[in-house]
Amino acid sequence: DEAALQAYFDAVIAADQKIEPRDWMPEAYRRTLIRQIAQHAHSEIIGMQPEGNWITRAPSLKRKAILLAKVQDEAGHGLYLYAAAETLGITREELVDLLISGRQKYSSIFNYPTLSWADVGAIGWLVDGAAIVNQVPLCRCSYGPYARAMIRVCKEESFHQRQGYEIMHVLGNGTPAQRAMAQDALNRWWYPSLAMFGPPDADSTHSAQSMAWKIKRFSNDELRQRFVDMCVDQVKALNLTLPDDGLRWNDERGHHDYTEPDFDELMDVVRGNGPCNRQRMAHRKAAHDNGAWVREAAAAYAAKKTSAKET
Ligand code: FAQ
Repeated sequence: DEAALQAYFDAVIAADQKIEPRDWMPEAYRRTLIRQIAQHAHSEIIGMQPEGNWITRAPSLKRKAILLAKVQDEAGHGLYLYAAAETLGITREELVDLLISGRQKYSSIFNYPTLSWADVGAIGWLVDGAAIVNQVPLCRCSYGPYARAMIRVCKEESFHQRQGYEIMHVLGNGTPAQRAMAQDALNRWWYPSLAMFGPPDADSTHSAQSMAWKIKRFSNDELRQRFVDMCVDQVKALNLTLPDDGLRWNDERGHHDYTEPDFDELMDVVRGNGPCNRQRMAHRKAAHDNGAWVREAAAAYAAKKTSAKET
């Protein structure tokens, strides 16, 4: 009966074991995972756009090849994550429909424009860096398919982070114009990157329950702090400065004090009012519509194969 199933589920979570697709799980656990994994998948797919913007204008053939590979990796992450969400009893078609109709979200960060080549460096360093800080703990999340997907995703994100950091290093130590371009990109991406971790703990609606279920292992603020501490060290080799006058080491806390991002701006961007929300969604919808013939052809081919087998 339900009480026994719930007790077994609770015991699996308490023992730090994994819940697998065929296991019984509370309906709210399933819904939360679908929400988070889908949101994560949509972010990877929409996240291809800001960087895709620079593929045709990368400053060298080598940079172009690296950026192409990175953007393709994001597509791969999206597909991995859609597959993980499908194990929870929702289809890829439904998920894509939920994104395109605006009923599911994607990360706020991808609603900001990429104005210069240095933005590709800043995204790699900061956005992929924030993604790693957020996702490494997800490798230990209680839902098996999500946890396993995160292991490979994190390895690839580490490569992405290094390529972004290296771009920033070259520009930061380059000509005055290159350095200024890198600093401008850092100034614009810093606070939106901090906002990626979500609202402050006190306003985070899902954190307490997600932590009890061991989907989340650390709170939004804990991970944001970890990211700030990490960047303070990393920026030293870049010949650039983090755009925060309030940044200083706090001996008592053993962490850096810093200025919080504007959370009203975060919520406004999440509601659809960021600089690029409309453009991102219009582009995604057009790509989906333009791909209709591929889906139809694949379905027709699969049907032909099946009927050939039956006869
Ligand atoms: N953007 O109660 P919480 C990447 C929403 S990395 C938009 O704290 P939760 C790699 C939240 O959904 C980016 N919405 O929520 C890459 C909720 O609304 P809801 C993707 C946000 O889930 C790099 C409400 O606010 N990574 O793609 C944001 O416990 C470069 C209340 O918040 C992931 O998705 C936000 N920033 O914690 C790709 C990681 N923050 O759903 C391409 C997995 C909060 O009730 C290029 N996700 N909200 O309507 C997570 O870890 C969590 O979902 C959090 C939010 C931490 C994002």
